[in-house]
Amino acid sequence: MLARELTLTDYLGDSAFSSAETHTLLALARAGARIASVLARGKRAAFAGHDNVHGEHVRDYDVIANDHFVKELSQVPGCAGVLSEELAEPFRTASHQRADELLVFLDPLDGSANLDAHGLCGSIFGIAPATGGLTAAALQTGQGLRLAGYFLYSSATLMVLAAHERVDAFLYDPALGAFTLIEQNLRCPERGKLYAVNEARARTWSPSAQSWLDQLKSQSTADGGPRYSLRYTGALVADAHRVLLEGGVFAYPADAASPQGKLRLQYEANPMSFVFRAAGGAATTGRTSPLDVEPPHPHARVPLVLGSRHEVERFEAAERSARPSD
Ligand code: FDP
Repeated sequence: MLARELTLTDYLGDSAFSSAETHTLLALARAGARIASVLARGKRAAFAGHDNVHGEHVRDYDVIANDHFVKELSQVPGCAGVLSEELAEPFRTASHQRADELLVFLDPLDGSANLDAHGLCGSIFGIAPATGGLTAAALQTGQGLRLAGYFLYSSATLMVLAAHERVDAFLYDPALGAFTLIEQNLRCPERGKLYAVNEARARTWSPSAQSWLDQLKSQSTADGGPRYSLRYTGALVADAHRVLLEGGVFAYPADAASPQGKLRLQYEANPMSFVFRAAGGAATTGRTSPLDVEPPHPHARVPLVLGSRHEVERFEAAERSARPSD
């Protein structure tokens, strides 16, 4: 426990964040708090009446969450725009260019299918320079990210922030109307005993990905490693957060339904990979870090495996051994 409660505003004031970064993070936090309050009072999700750019049914809460983020970010002078899962094109929030302008990569409501049953969900963000204009900036690799993190809407509302090669967690206190620092310098364990996958799809993964999973499952404590347990909520934020704290691995490899992978590079895979890298964990597409993938378009998808170094490196080794010519 910390000796005194440090709010997000105090934290940002004390650290080496630019004015544009500080105001962008505070805007994201205001939106995250509003979304948490909407969800806490909410009925089950309903179809919003249209599909998004990925051809998926949009739920009413997806639209509400996107609107809250866009409204808050539109008031930040240093925020040039938003690339959101819910918007086909990058959205320009400011009419003038400044040298320090930022682009926010945003999944406004990750795991929103869970809201059909009041389940777990989150929001994911990455923040990068908007150099060269929004269209070009939306196509930069994840190596351009300066900050990234997520909100988890659960029994409590958390904001996890990766910045300056460390990861800190803030808890929303509705009485205070502020996020307060609760955990500092989170480190992902070197290995763990959780795996989070949609196992029903595993039969349509590549043979190497299947054999990696079989090895995890068949490992016994006699091998010197842990016996693994499956924990999967269907919300990337919730599953990855647990892996970050307890160790293990989240995997959504390519499968028959999603041959390029399911998760979106710019606003799901990259921000989460940035968080795991800062926490000493790892992330891969099976071939490379998602952060090194050149996006063919702003809404591109990738296979994603992230978590403890041990399990992620084993996945990479399995994929490598299936490519003898590499
Ligand atoms: P959702 O479609 O509900 O938004 O973002 C995609 C995502 O959820 C992730 O949060 C989650 O990890 C994954 O899809 C779940 O996919 P499956 O239902 O195919 O397991």
